[in-house]
Amino acid sequence: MSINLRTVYAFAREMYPKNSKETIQYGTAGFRGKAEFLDSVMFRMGVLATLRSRYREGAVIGVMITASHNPEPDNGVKLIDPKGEMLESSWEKIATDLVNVSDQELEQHVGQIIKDNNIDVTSSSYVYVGMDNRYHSPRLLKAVADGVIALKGNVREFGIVTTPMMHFFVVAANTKEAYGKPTEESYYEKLISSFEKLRNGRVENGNYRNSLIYDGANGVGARKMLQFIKRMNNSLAVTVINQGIGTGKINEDCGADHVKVKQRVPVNMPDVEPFTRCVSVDGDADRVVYFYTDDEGQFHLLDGDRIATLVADYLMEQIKRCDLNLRIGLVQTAYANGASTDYIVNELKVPVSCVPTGVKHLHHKALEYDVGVYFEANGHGTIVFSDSAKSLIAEAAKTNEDAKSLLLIIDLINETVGDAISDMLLVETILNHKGWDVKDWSAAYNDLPNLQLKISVQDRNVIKTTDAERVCVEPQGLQEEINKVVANYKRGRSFVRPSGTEDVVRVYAEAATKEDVQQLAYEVGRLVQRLAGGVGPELVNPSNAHL
Ligand code: G16
Repeated sequence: MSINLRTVYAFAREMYPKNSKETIQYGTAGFRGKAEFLDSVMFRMGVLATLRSRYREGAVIGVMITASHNPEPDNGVKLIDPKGEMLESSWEKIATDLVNVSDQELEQHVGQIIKDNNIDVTSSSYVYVGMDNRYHSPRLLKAVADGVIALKGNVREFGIVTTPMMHFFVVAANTKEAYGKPTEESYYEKLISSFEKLRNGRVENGNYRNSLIYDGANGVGARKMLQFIKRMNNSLAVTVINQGIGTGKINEDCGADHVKVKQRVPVNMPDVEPFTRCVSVDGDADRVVYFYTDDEGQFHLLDGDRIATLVADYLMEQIKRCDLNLRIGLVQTAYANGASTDYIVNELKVPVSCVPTGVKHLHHKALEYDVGVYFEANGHGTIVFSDSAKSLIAEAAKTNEDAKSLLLIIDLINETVGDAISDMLLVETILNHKGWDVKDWSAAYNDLPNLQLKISVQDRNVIKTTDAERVCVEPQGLQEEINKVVANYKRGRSFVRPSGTEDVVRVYAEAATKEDVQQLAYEVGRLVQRLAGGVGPELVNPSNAHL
């Protein structure tokens, strides 16, 4: 097979010209931005995925077109490496350079990547592509496919799927089906059969009821949940809201990010009994949070921290019962509620680490344990089991029922990435096992009141952080000012960081009371506006809001 790199340039010039002069950054989870500027990025990511597949000796590489939790006009791309992890960090730089060169430089630049990485361009390559249900996703999917075709690679299109499904397909293909088949049906089958075996016909137990409300964020997670419902034998009664039919826009007033950040129920919530278990996923179904309202109508959130503690507690109990010597560890980010970290350290007594935002960071840290549980507070997370842990559990399962359950848990979770639906089925399994309702689950600890703000600035990159994003090192003096403000609040904590998915600076604050946290977030937000080039209206002081 001969490859003519001129074809890459020809495609780019004729069909996918670069129409943005701004530097495009590789963010927290790939490239993301307004869809109208992404055609050239997508085409080039098709080229990159093909090169990466050849570099990895023909292993399947995945490309998911989605802007996940972002609003409808945005889109983006997530790249999936052969074992289902995010693109290796050294290739993030290659990807960034590739999307930023001019069309005229493209041919020569691709040639250089091939040379630098010693890639055999005549070898086979396989790229899997999937997309969320945004109206511009099919156009962008075609651009990725054309990037693959320009280099004579093999492309397989999966249509509308969740991000975790794409990770599943990639791993299934690369493990020659030991993990499952790279098909939707195989994905449903694997999750549902392990879930139902774990239930073992016991759909209700103690305070646990088997019904819940599921907010699909008007995204692909809604459609796929409807498919799950069709295939489940009434083991779980799920009512799906925000299904993406009619006028509802993806993530608008609904979904995991809305529920977590705004701390309120999604739009279109039916009238339900107090303490009804409700769940929200995001636009591409890779994060999940739970919530409920109490008998006074008060909203309560059970976020990624809660899921992590529930899961870690359950795994410790099971591992102990099986008498296995496995090191379990938990990974969080700076967004983890201080009360959850205290609970993990003082009650669960599990080692806990803090890493920068982004699944890739959490995933890598979690691999250091025999059993690594990682969750971001926003609901993004999973469990990873080391190969030796899996062998020990499999051995024990020959004689021990609890170890058999652990084996089923390994099948139930999507180890490669946070998977909202698989995580939800895991939570349902644990709550059922414990006979818990949401009140029981909430009782472990009380979250410190917390708040997040988005601040628009001229250039979010002026903010630089260190120590897992807990300390701001630039602009100079900002951290000292934050420290002075935080010192005035009981149990106060606050940090600022540039978002890697939206053009904003994020401010996180927590404190002992709701009033305090509002004031603390406001004061830190104002510091960012003053010292980091804020644009747009000045924040309103909450203590003056009533005036
Ligand atoms: C992505 C990442 C997450 C991260 C989130 C927010 O989620 O996969 O790890 O927490 O972005 O990142 P940032 O605060 O940098 O904007 P998703 O669900 O949007 O793909």
